[in-house]
Amino acid sequence: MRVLVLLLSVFLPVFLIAQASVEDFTLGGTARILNDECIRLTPDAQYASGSAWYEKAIDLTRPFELTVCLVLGENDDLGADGIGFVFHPTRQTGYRGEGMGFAGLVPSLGIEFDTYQNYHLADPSQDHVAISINGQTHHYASVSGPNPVPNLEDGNKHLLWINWDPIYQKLTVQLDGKERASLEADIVDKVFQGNATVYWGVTAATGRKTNYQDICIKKLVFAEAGY
Ligand SMILES: [Ca+2]
Ligand SMILES: [Ca+2]
Repeated sequence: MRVLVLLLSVFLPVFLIAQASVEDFTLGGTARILNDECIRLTPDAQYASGSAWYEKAIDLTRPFELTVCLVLGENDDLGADGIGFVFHPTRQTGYRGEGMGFAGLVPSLGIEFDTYQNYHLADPSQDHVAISINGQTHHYASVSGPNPVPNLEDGNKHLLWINWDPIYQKLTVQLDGKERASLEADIVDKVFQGNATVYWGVTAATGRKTNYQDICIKKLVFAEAGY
């Protein structure tokens, strides 16, 4: 029996299914725990920025699935800047403001939920979703999107599902039940130079225009790196 357990522990990947635990994040900047489920990344104030990095590294050779809700505030015309999901070998936050905390971060993969139009980054006028590599927030360099979505700054929770399938090498981003961005690529080799161990974090910023911006954790399924 002991041999069997040992064999199982060697051959079965260690998957963690984590329920809402805001305590498992390292907070930076203006980020604060709101309640058992939600972290407020920025208050509705000018030039704020906050980050929440999940404390455990994930292994990109195995599947992962994140189910969270985003709240992007209530200021539509006067709202900014949005929320970014970042994958990076360390828990380091990039340039804030219009960069939403992941601009300039190398190597990285970022998924943006952008609520403010920056003309010089080729942002569309609508709120939009895009995937960028190495913190290149200009949309000429986006590897998916920018894909316009209905107004996100309505104060409501928007259900977000991010899924990585390492067999088909496909990253899928669904927002409010619809696919809004995707990337089919060998992310480990092409983005992270063969390093499959990365951290993920969520970052947000405001500028002259503002919004409170929250993330609420629903379900995380992933293989912890190092097993
Ligand atoms: Ca923007
Ligand atoms: Ca909007």
